[in-house]
Amino acid sequence: MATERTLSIIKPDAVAKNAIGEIISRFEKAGLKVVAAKMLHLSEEQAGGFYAEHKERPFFKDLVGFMTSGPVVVQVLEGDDAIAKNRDLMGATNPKEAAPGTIRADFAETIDANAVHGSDSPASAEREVAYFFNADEIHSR
Ligand code: RTP
Ligand code: MG
Repeated sequence: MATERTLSIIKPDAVAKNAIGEIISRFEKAGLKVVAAKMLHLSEEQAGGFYAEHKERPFFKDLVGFMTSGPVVVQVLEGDDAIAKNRDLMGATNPKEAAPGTIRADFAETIDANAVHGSDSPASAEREVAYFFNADEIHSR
């Protein structure tokens, strides 16, 4: 298994629920290390650029509206198979379809307010990590 980095975002709904610690704890207990972290209130431009792959989708406006509705916590997770491991911990996009015990099953309410984001491939992880962090802000360990 390769050591990977992935970009994780604790979305505005989970921050508002005071669930930052519980979510990060799940990453750590699964063997993922937080090697970079910051709290941000995204602008429309930042959120739209981050989710540019969905620009033409019908839910894009709602997605940007939600992601700019409050502060988020953005972090880089590092570990063996980090991209897939994080996606497994997150659960399905729609919390109604998320497996029991996953972050979205436990913290998300709707497909829009779904608690967390995680990179879905090595290429997107590389782009998304660089979108929020300079190399000197990442503390590999
Ligand atoms: P994310 O990018 O946030 O980690 O979520 P994901 O990979 O599981 O899902 P993705 O297809 O990338 O969609 C990004 C976000 O857009 C919202 N969405 N709404 N109404 C809909 O059909 C719909 N589909 C997606 C979700 O909030 C999703 O997290
Ligand atoms: Mg996605």
